[in-house]
Amino acid sequence: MMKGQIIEGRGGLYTVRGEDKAEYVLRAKKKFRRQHVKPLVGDLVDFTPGTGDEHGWLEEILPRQSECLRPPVANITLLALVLAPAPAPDWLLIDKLLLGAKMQNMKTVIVCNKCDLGESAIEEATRDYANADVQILRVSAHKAEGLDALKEIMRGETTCFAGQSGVGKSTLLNALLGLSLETGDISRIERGKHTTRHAALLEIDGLRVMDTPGFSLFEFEQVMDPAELMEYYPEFADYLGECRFQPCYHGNEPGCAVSRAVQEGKLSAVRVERYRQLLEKTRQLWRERYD
Ligand SMILES: Nc1nc2c(ncn2[C@@H]2O[C@H](COP(=O)(O)OP(=O)(O)OP(=O)(O)O)[C@@H](O)[C@H]2O)c(=O)[nH]1
Ligand SMILES: [Mg+2]
Ligand SMILES: [Zn+2]
Repeated sequence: MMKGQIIEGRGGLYTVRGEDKAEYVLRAKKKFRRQHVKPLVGDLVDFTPGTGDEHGWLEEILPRQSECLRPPVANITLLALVLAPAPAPDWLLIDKLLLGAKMQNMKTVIVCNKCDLGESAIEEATRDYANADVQILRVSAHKAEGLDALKEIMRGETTCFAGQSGVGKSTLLNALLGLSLETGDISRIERGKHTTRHAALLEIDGLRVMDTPGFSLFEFEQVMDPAELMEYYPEFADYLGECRFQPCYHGNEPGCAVSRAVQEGKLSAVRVERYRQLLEKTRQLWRERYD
């Protein structure tokens, strides 16, 4: 038996990179189906290599450090949230991804790509995430700016690039790793065509990276106690216990210290507004949890 990591999975066949760095094509044992366990790209596994033309067998999946269902990938440790001046950032998507990453104990970094096209995206990010405990990088895949700083953050991590279609995730990977992944032009993307179609785990020069299509469609649908949501907002920590009502959800309660901080310009109004949208959503899912 050998140890390895699933780097691709398609049509019931899994490609695993073994500890010897060679790649093996495997089938999953029947027991996984019986146990309703689906092997995921990123899974650390025990396997038996095949002999000759025979496929080998995936025998065991080791405990996952993190697990995403959409896209289906495991063991990401760093989520790089990519945005750009164009297409215009979907900040609610960024906040949902930040939240999802924190819930899975992933580290996060906001990567403002295409800085050769303008500063609007990085200016907004710097303003709205100043107290959100997330690093913000200014990069240009085309001009090869900021790539070394990004590589430094990625060392030792299994990184996934998430963000809307067209922000330049694949272009960034190509620039970082010296690859030639398929990239698309904006006009094609505007017709709703996604260029990256399936998840793959790449490893080059010690950088481990997941290229996945699905994070652009990330939907937050975690059922959790609405009181927990604020714990994922580091910027609220300063106001703990200062609201008139206890507990305060920082929704629209009178005498809320978070609302006061927004009025005083100490917290970003739009970030708090989006928090309140997610709070509403969380409350709704919580109410419906037994339906
Ligand atoms: N000006 C500029 N354009 C860039 C930069 N990075 C990527 N692009 C362009 O943006 C477009 C989309 O890039 P992709 O890498 O395909 O975007 P993606 O995020 O992988 O998109 P999906 O795979 O559809 O999710 C391409 O035309 C790239 O050439 C950059 O730093 N500056
Ligand atoms: Mg892509
Ligand atoms: Zn409050």
